[in-house]
Amino acid sequence: MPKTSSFPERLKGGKPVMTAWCGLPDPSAAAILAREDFDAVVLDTQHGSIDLAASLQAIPLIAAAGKPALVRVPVGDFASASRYLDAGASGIIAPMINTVEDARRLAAFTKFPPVGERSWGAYGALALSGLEAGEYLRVANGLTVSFAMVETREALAIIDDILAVPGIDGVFIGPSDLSIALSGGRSLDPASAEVDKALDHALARVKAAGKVAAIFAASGARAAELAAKGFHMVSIGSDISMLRAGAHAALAAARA
Ligand code: 3PY
Ligand code: MG
Repeated sequence: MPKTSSFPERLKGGKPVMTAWCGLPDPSAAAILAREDFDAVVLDTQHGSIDLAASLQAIPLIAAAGKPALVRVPVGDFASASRYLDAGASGIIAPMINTVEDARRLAAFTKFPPVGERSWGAYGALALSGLEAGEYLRVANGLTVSFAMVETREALAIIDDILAVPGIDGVFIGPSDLSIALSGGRSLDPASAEVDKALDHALARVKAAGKVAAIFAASGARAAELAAKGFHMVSIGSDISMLRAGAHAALAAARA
C-alpha cells in the first residue's frame, strides 16, 4: 500500500495497470515478480496453492518493491478479504459474484461504515501506509478496490445492478469461466468471439457506471489486446505459466 498515491486513482489514470498473478505457495515467488516491471501483484488464493499465512507474508514483501498487492479470495470467503485489507492489500478480487446480495456482502466486508461493515484491525495497513489510525479510517474506503468477478451468465445479466452497489469499485472479468458458462460447458476458450462480444458489453456498462474494468489474460499478447479494448487493469497469468514458458524456451534452445 503506497503511502501517498491511491491505487484506485491510479487505475483510472489512463495507462492500463498490468499485474502479475501468483499462486505458488511461497511468498518469495510473488516478491520476486513484484521486482519485475509489473504495476501490481495479485495473489490468487482461489485456485493458487498460496494460503492465507503465505499471502499475509507476501503483502509487505510486494509493498517493499513499491507495488500494490491485491488478493483474489476463494468463493464467498469475504472474512478473509477483510484480513488481507488489514494486512495492507490494496484490493480484493471476489470470484463468482452472481447476485446483488453477493456484491453487498463483498462491500460489507471490505468497506468501513457508512458504506460497509468492515471491522477495525488494520495493523499491517497502518504500517505500510504510514497513516495514523484515525486518518486511515477516514481514507481507507478510497485507498482500496473491491472487484466483483463477473464470470457467469447470471452476473452478466445483472452487471448494472452489481455496479450500482455502493462499495463495489469495479468488475473483474473471468474470461475462462465466462467461456464455459456461455458455451453451456462445452468449451474453454477465453478469447472466443462469443466471449469478446460479452467483454465489449461488460466494458461499456462498467464505463457507463464510471467504475473500473479489470480482466485476466492468459498471455502478454492477449493482455495487449485487452488493454487496447480499454480495460483499466489486466492480470497476466500466471507465475506457474511463466515458469513453464521459461523452462520450455530454455529446453527448446538447449536441444535445438
Ligand atoms: C477466469 O478466467 O475464470 C478467472 O477466474 C481468471 O483466472
Ligand atoms: Mg474464474
